[in-house]
Amino acid sequence: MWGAVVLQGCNGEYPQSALHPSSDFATRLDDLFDQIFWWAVGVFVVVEAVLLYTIIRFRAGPGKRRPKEIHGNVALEIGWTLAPALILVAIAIPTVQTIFIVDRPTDDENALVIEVIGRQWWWEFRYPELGIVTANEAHVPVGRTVDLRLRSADVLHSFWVPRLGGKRDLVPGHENHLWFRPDSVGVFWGQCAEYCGTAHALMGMRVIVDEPADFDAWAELNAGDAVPITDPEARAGRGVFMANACIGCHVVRGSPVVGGNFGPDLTHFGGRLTVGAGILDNTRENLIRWLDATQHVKPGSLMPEVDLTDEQIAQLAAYLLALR
Ligand code: HEC
Ligand SMILES: [Cu+2]
Repeated sequence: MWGAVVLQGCNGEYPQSALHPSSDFATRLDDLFDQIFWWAVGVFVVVEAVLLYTIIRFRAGPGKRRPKEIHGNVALEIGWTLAPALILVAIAIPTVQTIFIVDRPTDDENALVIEVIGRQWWWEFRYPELGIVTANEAHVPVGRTVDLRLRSADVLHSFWVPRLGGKRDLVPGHENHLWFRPDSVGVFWGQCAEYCGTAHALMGMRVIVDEPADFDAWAELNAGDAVPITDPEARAGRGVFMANACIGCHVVRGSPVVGGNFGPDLTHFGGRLTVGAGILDNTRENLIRWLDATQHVKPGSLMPEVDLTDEQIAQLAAYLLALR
């Protein structure tokens, strides 16, 4: 908690600080950190005090006497062996307890299940009970346990949203679990925490904790097909999207053409905050940059640069933003 107090003023600057927990899981880790920190402070103070005392009291110089030898002093030997051992035990007990608590599956029957699939280099989120498929941004309601089922489509990744909990690996061919109950509304930043190839450092995500009513509205909208497109530029963009490779890799539910799912589901992309797995704000300019120079914006990305005119790119941006 002390960490939260010290860093209260810097939240905006450090959106991925584990010292400002916003869930039960993250709070447990932060409490543990605090305990260990204060043990370390205690050790530091004692060691420095003895050191300073010794330096001043036994300073060398003419007429100064040498300190008494303590070699072979049994009481001292036992003391300074036992003290660190006891401190380590005091640290180990809460640490192991915390590991057991955060490792076991949740027993909350009302938990919201989300399947998280790590992909080079973005995140897919599926809500099996709600019929939602989205990417890079997961919405969850405040105060309700979230039960994540973690998988990988390719290599090892690691799910990490520091303010909501600890890291957990996504392992090909194996399902891992992670659960937490968010306690405050907000946008929480996350990042892949296991090196997974070229664009690993650009594999970000957001977990958006909503008021329950806002979550329900989001869920209802996102479970449905794409909204009707009325704006003429956006309609032209839809034509470009369907006629070019885009639809081969991206699903837009409700389209006449069935999309491929190699890339993120874009059905409600216009309502997302970011582009390219959390690396750019979702604005018209950034979308144009993304489509115009994908490999420059995110080197190594598995989205190729499609050859398009500036006009087509502008139309595509209008279309993507209209997919609310
Ligand atoms: C070969 C498959 C492929 C094609 C073709 C393709 N994309 Fe992508 N697209 C991807 C992949 C993979 C990603 C994820 C990239 C990443 O974040 O690393 C992506 C990401 C995106 C994103 C960002 C999504 C997000 O949530 O961050 C948008 C927008 C997008 N593509 C639009 C398009 C458009 C428009 C076209 C057609 C001009 C297109 N894509 C063609 C594979 C493809
Ligand atoms: Cu990674």
